Amino acid sequence: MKEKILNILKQTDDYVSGEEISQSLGITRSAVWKHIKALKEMGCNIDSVTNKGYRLVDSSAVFNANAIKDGLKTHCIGKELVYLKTVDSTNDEVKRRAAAGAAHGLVVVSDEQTVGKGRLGRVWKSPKGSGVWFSILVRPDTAPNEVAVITLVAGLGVCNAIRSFTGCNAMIKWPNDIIINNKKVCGILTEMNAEADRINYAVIGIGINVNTDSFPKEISHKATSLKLETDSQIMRADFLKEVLYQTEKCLDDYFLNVNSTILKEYSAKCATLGRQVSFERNGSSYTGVAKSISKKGELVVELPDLSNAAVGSGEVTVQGIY
Ligand code: BT5
Repeated sequence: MKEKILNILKQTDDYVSGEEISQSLGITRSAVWKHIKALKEMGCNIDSVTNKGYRLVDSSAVFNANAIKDGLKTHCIGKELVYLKTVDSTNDEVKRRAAAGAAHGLVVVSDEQTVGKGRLGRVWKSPKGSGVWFSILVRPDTAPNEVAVITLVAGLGVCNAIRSFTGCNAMIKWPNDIIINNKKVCGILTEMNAEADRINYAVIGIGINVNTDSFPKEISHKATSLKLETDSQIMRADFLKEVLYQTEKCLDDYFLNVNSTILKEYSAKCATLGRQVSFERNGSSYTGVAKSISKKGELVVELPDLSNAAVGSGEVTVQGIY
């Protein structure tokens, strides 16, 4: 019901009377009042004026733990959720909490990261108020070499969530950049803590540009946001709920379904496949055509002499994408 009331308020910049809401939803005016009160407690900025009614001031700005948890459909991921206004890096925060014994499924989300990290020591721009920057703690009973696949599977979850929430034709650039119209909207950094043959935990760090209006010059040619692609402001809390739900669905499928076809689904949405790619190995550069994804999550590239090379990590340049 709260969501229905929010939807009514979202449709106008003007005040909507309690009477109007109660009639269109078939509930009493005091029930409307109670739901509005709960929405305000969740952080929604609703202005109430006697004889005028209720007006949503800026719903897209509501982003806090209550708003994210309310209506979250997951059974494990994000059930323990920490929201921070600012943090160095959500991956580092989850690692600190994992070391102190935090459980599988913990999510840490922050409105801003001061030291957001990309792969290989690169920087991930994470300004406040615009993106969804978060990390998931997983403690699967698997070998370290399975982490590569876990991170692909999480990427598929994000891709599916972007598709279902915005209708954009999101695709995956192997291993796990999510792109829209060949520009990067999301990056994923997975880090792990492992023994020789077993993972202690892995941290899946996901950064999605949501309401970003513009990017610094050095990345503006290759970065995009959901707002730039859809021309509309996105409610970050609702969007994150969908991301957590879809990510959990994909991870469950991979871990619990012996006949999982999740890598096939990944391949169907992988923009890298079928394109010419280049990579470096032992100081030499190679160019070939990306053919498939192996069971271990590697990119299988057909070289000009028709031999196959399995690329497990590192950088792959894809023709036509950034
Ligand atoms: C990634 O690295 O794409 C992984 C990004 C992971 C970020 C999340 S946010 C939550 C969690 N906490 C963290 O500290 N990190 C994770 P990589 O493939 O190395 O790409 C990094 C490159 O992307 C940079 O060198 C820039 O060129 C570009 N870049 C930086 N910020 C960007 C942004 N906001 N949007 C698009 N591209 C960006």
